[in-house]
Amino acid sequence: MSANASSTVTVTPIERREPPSPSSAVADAAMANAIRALAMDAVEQAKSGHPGMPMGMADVATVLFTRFLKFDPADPAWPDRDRFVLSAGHGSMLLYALLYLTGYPAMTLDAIKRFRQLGSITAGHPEYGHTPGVETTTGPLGQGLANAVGMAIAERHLAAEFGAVVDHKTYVIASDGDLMEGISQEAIALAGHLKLNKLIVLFDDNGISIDGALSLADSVDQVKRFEAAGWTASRVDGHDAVAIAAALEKAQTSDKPVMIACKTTIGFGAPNKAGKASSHGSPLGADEIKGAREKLGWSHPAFDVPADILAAWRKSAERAKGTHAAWTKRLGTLDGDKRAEFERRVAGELPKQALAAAVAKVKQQLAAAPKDMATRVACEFALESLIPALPEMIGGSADLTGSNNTRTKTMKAMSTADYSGRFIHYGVREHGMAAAMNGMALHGGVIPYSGTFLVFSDYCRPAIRLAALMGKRVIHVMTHDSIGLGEDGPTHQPVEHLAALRAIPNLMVFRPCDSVETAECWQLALEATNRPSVLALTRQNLPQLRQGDDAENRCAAGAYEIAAAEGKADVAIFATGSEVAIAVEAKKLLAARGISARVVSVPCFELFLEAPEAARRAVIDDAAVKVGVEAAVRQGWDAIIGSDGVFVGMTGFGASAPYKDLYKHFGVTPEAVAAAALSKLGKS
Ligand SMILES: Cc1ncc(C[n+]2csc(CCOP(=O)(O)OP(=O)(O)O)c2C)c(N)n1
Ligand SMILES: [Mg+2]
Repeated sequence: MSANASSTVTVTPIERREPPSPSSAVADAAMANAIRALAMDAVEQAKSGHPGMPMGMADVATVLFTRFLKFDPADPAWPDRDRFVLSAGHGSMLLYALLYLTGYPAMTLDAIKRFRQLGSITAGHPEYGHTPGVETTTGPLGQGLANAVGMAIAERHLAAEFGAVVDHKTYVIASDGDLMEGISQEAIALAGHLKLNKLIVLFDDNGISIDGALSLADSVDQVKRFEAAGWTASRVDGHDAVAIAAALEKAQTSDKPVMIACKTTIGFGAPNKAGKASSHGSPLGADEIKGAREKLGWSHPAFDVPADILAAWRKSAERAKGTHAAWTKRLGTLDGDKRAEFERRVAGELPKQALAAAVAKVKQQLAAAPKDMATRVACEFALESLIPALPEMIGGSADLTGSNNTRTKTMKAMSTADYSGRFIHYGVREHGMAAAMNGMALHGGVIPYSGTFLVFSDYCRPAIRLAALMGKRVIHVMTHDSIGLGEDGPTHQPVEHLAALRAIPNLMVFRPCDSVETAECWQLALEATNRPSVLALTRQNLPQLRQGDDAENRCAAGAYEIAAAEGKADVAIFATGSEVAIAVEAKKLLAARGISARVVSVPCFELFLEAPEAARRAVIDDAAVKVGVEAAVRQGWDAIIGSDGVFVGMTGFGASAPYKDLYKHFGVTPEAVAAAALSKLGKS
């Protein structure tokens, strides 16, 4: 769009009710048009992107950012800022325009011009950690909304603990797509149940999605739906600044979470594409942009925001400076210990000594009185020491508390009566749970851990993937981790899940073999500040293989020799979790046949495969025969046993029966392991 072309145009202002802007004489419409113009221009320049949503929600976003949102561009990490989540991540240009206009130093005009280019902070969808001011990575619809629920939970929880230094709102912009996704139901229901009254959702009610009119696929009354879930919900004209401001004003003092359905026109201002799916996800084209500029009365060249409009935006962003300063003062008046604790928590720093002492205590207790127990029980045993030592840990379960063993004796449940409770009954909502946990971790000040069955990691997977992508410390306790769960049968018996989880980059999958390894894996998961973990734990009892007081965290290596060979090993057996004990028994059977074997426990593939090559070689060693044992599919194991290694595990789904019968039936036994090794040695 050239300056020339636009300057010859007759300006046709859009008719709208406009309240006087509190920050300047510049009208809201002009400020909103700056967003629209930047979105059109950036998408056009990139030849890719989504102009429709930013253009449609520009008025709503302008009211929110200039009058309500509490933020300080100079300090994007201010702990008590309001959180803003663009759940409809495809509208990323809305967020980037807002960050530029409000003056986040990193978001320069040059960055806007480099929308969607390699190395630019203006990625196709907003990416947490990549762009200051982006609170969470969004794009997979529904996730942002569920993240926001977690942020609002963290806010209530920390406010209950630290008082007036935690007092902020969480705002979300969600689209039709966000609300059609199943995860939104889990998130909405949980938020309504917990009465998260500082959560405010602005629904971009434009009636359009990619395929066309929403009526092709959806006829839900969203206001009624939210109300049914315990929210306050209303409808406004999303292009009426007065109405939007009034609705947001009302939302400030709600005793329930708030949903405001903002009726908008997608691609607002585009002469031919407004109101149509064609404005959703492709550049408008030069002619349409020219027409939009005329219709909007925006006569400025591409990427040019006039000084008075930019100044009005920048001025509006100064609103919270006083609030920020007052907050800093308030923090200063906190009792010294409490203040230090708050700062530690917000920084995500562990109480290192307390953690080390808690783990040491667990290991000493186990050394003094070794016990056979399921690793899920070992987990609870470890948590009994960890929970008092790490006040930032918030546990939970998706309605399997008694099976997951994630709630210790002293933990109170979080409720509307007491947000300080550290155990969350998430309900049967695995996906919502995992996404809310991401939001809690993103909020900061808490370390969330979950509970469900490993087989239902599939229900959490999209959120786990995002935790890994964002590099956030969330910890999933996933019990009933194999055919070892027995009678519930193949629907509940994971076989491909370990491999599937190991396939996610930056996720650590731990499968401890006994109570001692369980404590060590917990320590490693907690210490991993920049990645999520899964702890795969058994339902069935396991022998305690690690005896004696061993201060070293052997699991930190990812794999280590748990039973040495007599002399040089002919066979090396690698196993995880419940199958390590089977491997140890197989070693004895082989010894009886005059074959020397060593056993390596592999509690964490990721840590092992990250180790320097020499360390890895030392653990793998050069035994003639390498055997892998895991009651799961082989995929991924070749990295350890080689493609010519022998694998004893599962090749298909399990079955319903007592677990000992299943291990025999599927041939995951010491005898089978020994036989496989002998056969490979040519001695069967
Ligand atoms: C989980 C998921 N499925 C599909 C998509 C691809 N996608 C992006 S936006 C969209 C729907 C667009 O409709 P809406 O959410 O109403 O956004 P609008 O077009 O109104 O901006 C889809 C299907 C996605 N981003 N995430
Ligand atoms: Mg839509």
